[in-house]
Amino acid sequence: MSSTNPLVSVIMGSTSDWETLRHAAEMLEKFGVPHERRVVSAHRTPVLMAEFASEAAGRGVQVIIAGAGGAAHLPGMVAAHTSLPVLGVPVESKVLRGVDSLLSIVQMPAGVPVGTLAIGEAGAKNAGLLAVSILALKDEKLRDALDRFRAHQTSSVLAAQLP
Ligand code: RP5
Repeated sequence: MSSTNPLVSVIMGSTSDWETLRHAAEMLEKFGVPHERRVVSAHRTPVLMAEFASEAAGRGVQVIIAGAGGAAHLPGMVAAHTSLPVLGVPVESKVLRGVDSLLSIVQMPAGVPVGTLAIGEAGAKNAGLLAVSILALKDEKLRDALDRFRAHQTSSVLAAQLP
């Protein structure tokens, strides 16, 4: 599902990041949030990255979820070009298990924030949920859906049986 009028843009540095970022996209899908998915690389397509970030707000995008691994400069560089909220997802890298990605994303200088999530799948899912929370500030139906999601999660945990 890729919308022509996306409220959330899910971008990633490489197609190899999709296996992680798909969890953010699936969360948005679950809540029916119009979104797009794109590969935008800070290093391999720097001009596209600057254009994408500068033009996102004008296209109606309200939140950007940006995932990258290794020298994960994408979320920070996108944040440098837009005042939209940018949620950074560190992708688990092969060599350093994503600690490199996490540190590359989280240590932003004061003045240019990136909301940094956990490494990998949990971070991607939570980025999707945070994007929903941000949009829900001005969307009552979405807020109700988020409350139902939380209530269902709580009751599943309470009902869980151990072997
Ligand atoms: C980063 O380099 C990407 O975000 C990806 O996590 C990592 C490796 O990219 P590939 O070599 O798999 O394309 O820019």
